[in-house]
Amino acid sequence: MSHAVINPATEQEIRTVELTSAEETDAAIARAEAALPAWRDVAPGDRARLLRRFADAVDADIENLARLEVANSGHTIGNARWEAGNVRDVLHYYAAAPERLTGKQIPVPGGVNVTFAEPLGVVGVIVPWNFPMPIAGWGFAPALAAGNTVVLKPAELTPLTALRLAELAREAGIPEDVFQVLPGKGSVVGQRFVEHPAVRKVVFTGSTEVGKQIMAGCAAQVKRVTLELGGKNANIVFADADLERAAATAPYGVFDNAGQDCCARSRILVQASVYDRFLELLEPAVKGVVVGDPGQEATEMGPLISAEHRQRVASYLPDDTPVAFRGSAPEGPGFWFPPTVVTPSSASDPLLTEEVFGPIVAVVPFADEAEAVAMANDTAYGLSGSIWTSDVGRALRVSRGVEAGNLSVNSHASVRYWTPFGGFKQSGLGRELGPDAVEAFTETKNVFIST
Ligand code: TAP
Repeated sequence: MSHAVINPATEQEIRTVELTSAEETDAAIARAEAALPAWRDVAPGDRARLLRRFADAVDADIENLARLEVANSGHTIGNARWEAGNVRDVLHYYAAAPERLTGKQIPVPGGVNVTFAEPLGVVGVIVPWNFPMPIAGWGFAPALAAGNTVVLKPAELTPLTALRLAELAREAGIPEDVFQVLPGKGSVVGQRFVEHPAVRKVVFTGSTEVGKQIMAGCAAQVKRVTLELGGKNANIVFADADLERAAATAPYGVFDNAGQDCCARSRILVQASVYDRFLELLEPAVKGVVVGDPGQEATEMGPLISAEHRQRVASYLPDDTPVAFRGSAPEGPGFWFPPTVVTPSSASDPLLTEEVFGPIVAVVPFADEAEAVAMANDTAYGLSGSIWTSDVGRALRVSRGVEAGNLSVNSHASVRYWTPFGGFKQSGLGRELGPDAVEAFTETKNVFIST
């Protein structure tokens, strides 16, 4: 069966992609299983060299990968270049791992105890449509470094860059069955990753709803699982903050990637004494966001991914919703939605509790530090957040109080590949990136040798 891949900025078909069936998925998993012993036994230095070559191949192809992502996902060209560069950097970073996967020697009477960091086996990586390249790399790079083989399913809507990455891996000398990309439906290919006993771990990034199903499915086989799920993140602005900077950067914190970002700061909590002033400063910043052709260098926000998703985002703004102000968006073809600011009056408003995954931000006042922390935590999620203040003590107190995996003080950046990334509560399970991620792709084997 083939699937038409659509450019969300033009609504034109880019090309068709063959969807992998359940039988083809099983065959790919069998090939990955057969390829495991040879890949596991590649000398660590040689595995490291292959990953570096893969990184170099990505580097040489950055502009092409970025243009593919602009066309397939509507990402701005600036973001798409960063995303391709992130895959290169993550590959380089984990290329340092194979030679450092050492075990321990533990003193025991009557012999020697040694541990080995063994690969898990076949790892299934399931990727969402919002960041097709980086999220793929965060899964496959440490998995391959630890000696696992990988089957990867991109989102049905956005398979093109993952398919290109598979070609680049082969060009770099990584054996075809060691890293396979299988475009297809979650309910078919993703489901087989969960059910197939030869897949020893599933790395899933996507919605909390599907994540819960994946976890339940994996539980049936005690299969390892890493989950990176949704977020309803707070951007907390205290009265002692640099208000101009906080307001000027707030649109970037939520409207980047058209709000289709698990880390989007979709709630702005502002101390009541500066609430009106903050809104005054925010308005020109929001109206100034350049929305349009994502291939143009000056564009700051592209379209939403699909007509269906735009409808879902729009459903959060019934006709009677008071909108404080909004930016602009092109007319005509493309799944456009303008950056929108709302000021809900009830704490139970879905715009304050649900992940919209689009360019809508809710701005609400708080009285003091304790209330800010309580409001930030009043959600089932716990992925990221920002704290704007000039008081270092407050920055640390609030950072410790907010239940979220990735916080930024006087900044909105959440991702640095050499630092850990992941969520509290229903935002996920486990951590990706950073120095410890490789361990999540190994089993510790303990061997006693009697003397
Ligand atoms: P989902 O609908 O959950 O889909 C994610 C991936 O899972 C897709 O590849 C999808 O395939 C597949 N899938 C769907 N049903 C499945 C099933 N029953 N078994 C196995 N796989 C299945 O999410 P989405 O709409 O693509 O992405 C948006 C969500 O991802 C948001 O909630 C966002 O917060 C979250 N997200 C989280 C993070 C991190 S790092 N925490 C990063 C990015 C996104 P299809 O393509 O066929 O649907």
